[in-house]
Amino acid sequence: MTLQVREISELSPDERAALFDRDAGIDEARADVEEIVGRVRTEGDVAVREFCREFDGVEVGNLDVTDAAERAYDEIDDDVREAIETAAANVREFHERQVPDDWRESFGTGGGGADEGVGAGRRELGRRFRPLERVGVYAPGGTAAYPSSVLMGVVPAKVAGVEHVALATPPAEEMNPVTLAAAHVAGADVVYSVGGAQAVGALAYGTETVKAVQKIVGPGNRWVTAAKAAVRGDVDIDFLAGPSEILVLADATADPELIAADLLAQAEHDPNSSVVAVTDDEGLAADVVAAVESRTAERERESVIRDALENDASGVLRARSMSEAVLFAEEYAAEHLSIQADDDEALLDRITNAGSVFLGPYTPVAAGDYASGTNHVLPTSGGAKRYGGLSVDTFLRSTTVQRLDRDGLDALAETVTTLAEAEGLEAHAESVRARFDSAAPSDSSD
Ligand code: HSO
Ligand code: ZN
Repeated sequence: MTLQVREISELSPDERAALFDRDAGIDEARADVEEIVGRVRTEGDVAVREFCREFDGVEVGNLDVTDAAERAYDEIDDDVREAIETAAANVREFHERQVPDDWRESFGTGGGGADEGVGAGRRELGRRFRPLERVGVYAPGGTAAYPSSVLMGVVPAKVAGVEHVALATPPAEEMNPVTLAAAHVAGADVVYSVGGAQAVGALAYGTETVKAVQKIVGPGNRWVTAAKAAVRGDVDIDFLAGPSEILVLADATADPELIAADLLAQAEHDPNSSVVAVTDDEGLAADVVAAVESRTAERERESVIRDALENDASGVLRARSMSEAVLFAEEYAAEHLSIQADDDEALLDRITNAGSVFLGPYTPVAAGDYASGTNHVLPTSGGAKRYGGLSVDTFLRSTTVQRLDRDGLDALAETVTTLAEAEGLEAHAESVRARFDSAAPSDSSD
């Protein structure tokens, strides 16, 4: 079956729903995963080793393979090592730009009624940011090993200042040396050869070898994702990510070959990937379908691509106007949004829901997947309506700080006591009044 152009206005309610109902597909894995995580929690390394044997077919010796990462770095091909280093440097540079500064500011008395003449009081408020101490990054192994995802998880955590960044990746007789080398370049503090739900359980609860972390991030298969859902609450997680997605928003000026190339790139990730092109131009829509067809036959991962193209959440759609196309893109809330149009900035202005936006003909999504510097761990399944992708913030917690002086509190006293009494919390009100009793401490700032 090949793609067909469909009119947005003629989609049936079921077709529309299918385009928007992408999920991480974790429901079937839930029960198994709960058992695996539970056993890792109670039995530790013994259970981890047993699951490595059962699911990965590997008898793991030491679960800690940090030394192997350093060796892999020395052993891989020079061009691959250089590519990892260039990508890591760009990702580091972009994420360093995100580090927020602590701040403290004086807000005046804030006592309401500036006319009352209380001007001297101090109400100093601020915010400071501190990194989490221990974080776990998951990176898939096997045929779906993505060294690039190692960089996307570990580099921002180190930029944020996380002291202990652990990478977990599945064991193998011969572990992927590029993944290991990427861990070394990114600055992972420890690397564990454990994958799947057992890795998530080990990172969440700790074992004899694996140190428990405060937050687990990174993409994984449905077992990993289901396990992240299961441990959420006991540890923090980034979000539940499903297969890759792309939506291309294009007008008549776009090049159908480039659109097709970008669609196929994300389609090759997973049979369940979703790839969509939306345009107001009938001719372009037909050309995209033709380009997809002819290019698919030339791809190494043709069969994965064909499955993704047949997915109910994939398609080439014709809108009656670019406004209708934008509305559709907003509803779709794609992980990757590529805008191929004459006035791409004007279209971007109208977009709120997207994980990462790629503008213009020389900005393939693959550039961001690997090396431009932005993060590729992004919200899928419409998550972009509610949150953004991995960033330095993911690894920070913020604390607010305040200091009032005597006049500053005086100016606020009535507001606080009135609200406290309205809530029936008299001791709150009293804690303010106590400051003005004669026995109260003197204000050091007087
Ligand atoms: N497009 C994927 C990330 C990736 N691409 C890794 C290539 N390798 C999800 O954003
Ligand atoms: Zn990709």
